[in-house]
Amino acid sequence: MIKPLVQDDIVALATPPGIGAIAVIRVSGQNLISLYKRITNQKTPPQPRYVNYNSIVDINRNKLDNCLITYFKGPNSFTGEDILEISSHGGEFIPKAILALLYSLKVRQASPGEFSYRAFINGKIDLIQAEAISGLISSKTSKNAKVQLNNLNGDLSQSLLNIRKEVITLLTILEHELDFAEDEVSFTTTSEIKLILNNILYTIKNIISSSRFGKTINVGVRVVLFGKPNAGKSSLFNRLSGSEKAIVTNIPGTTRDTIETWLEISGIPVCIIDTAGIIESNNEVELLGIQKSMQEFKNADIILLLDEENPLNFYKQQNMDLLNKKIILVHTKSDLNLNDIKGTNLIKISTKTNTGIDQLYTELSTHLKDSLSYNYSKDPVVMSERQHALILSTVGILNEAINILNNEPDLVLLSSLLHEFTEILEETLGKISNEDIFNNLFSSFCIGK
Ligand SMILES: Nc1nc2c(ncn2[C@@H]2O[C@H](COP(=O)(O)OP(=O)(O)OP(=O)(O)O)[C@@H](O)[C@H]2O)c(=O)[nH]1
Ligand SMILES: [Mg+2]
Repeated sequence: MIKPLVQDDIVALATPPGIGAIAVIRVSGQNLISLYKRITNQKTPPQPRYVNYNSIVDINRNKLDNCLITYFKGPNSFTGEDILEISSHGGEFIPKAILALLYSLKVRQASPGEFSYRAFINGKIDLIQAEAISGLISSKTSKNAKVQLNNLNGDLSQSLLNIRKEVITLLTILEHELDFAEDEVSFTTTSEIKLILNNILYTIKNIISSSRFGKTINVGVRVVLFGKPNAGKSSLFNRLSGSEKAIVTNIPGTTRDTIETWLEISGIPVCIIDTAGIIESNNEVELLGIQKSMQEFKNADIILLLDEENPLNFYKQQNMDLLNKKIILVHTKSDLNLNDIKGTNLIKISTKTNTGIDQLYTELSTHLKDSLSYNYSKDPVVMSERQHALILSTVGILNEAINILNNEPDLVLLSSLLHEFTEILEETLGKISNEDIFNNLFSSFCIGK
């Protein structure tokens, strides 16, 4: 749990623990000069933003390590406080010994996300930027990293701030009208406001439309291999993943648990999921496996329907909700020439001769590219469920406001709606204090972030 009052000095290992050339230990606090002098045995304070080559000495003034220490003087630092960034030798012993020394000097171990939390509290970043830091660190693909960086640099925040500014200007006009016209608003003002609100609605809808793209590059796409037992699902899974992760046998019902592997296709994280074959069964274990397959089917974005005889027939037999899902029919074991069927949207493959695998990749890649033709270098991208839910809720408010203007303009109601609208934008940016949200968000960060 994060402590909202941030007075004490905190420390954390910023690099992953274990064997490595160097480790970075980060300390943040109100004033770290005396701490610096104490751990380095130096008389003079460090020069801000310079790399100082120092020995770190333990409690008995014995040398612990030779380190590079960078001092950032608050508020010109990530957290807005003084920061010491200590680059020591890596490995099991040295970083731990330096941490132990700092603990003994009353520097507390930071909670998860506490550095970012302090940066947020001190106004160095907003909540969207904090989410972008978390996203950037956990990003696995170039596209995701690029968009997270754009958001860290304030792309989405700035768009919301611009909208907020427009609405605040509107509110000023409205309140001016209220002062003079009491409860009536002039026709010109009404049509002006309507025009501005419609433009804002258009911009907001555009921002919301980026959510699908954001979710895809952030969370990735789920591609499920689905079919009867022995259709060749696990063989294809192994081929796509370049591994022998899944057991392949000629015994129907080999796969029981679902098996996942992550790939990057066209810059998008793609999770390929092998499932148990679908068959009527009385076997308890097999049934549990089939239940899992059905669950994966429901959660899938793309389904590869595999069948060695006729995938189209198998597809027709499925009585499931295929809304929002892309289905690719895969005729397997083409080397055996069991059934020479033809059809559009049907790919023939053989994992024995490697036929059709490239075509399958191309089909997947084309579909992914098509669904992601979003100009993320130009337009802002909504990257989290939290952002999406909040921004989406402004649409209803805007529609209500426009409705009021279309009918009998009620200034008081209109201005209260616009206040509500700006508050939601402020909440999205974290300008309105919400300890639960803050705690949830920052405590999901790792220690040292
Ligand atoms: N000739 C040929 N045999 C294949 C091909 N793909 C898979 N097989 C064989 O078909 C059998 C079943 O393959 P699996 O990949 O285990 O099939 P599955 O769909 O995962 O089966 P379950 O896990 O039982 O649902 C194995 O004997 C494979 O060697 C192929 O392209 N050509
Ligand atoms: Mg299998």
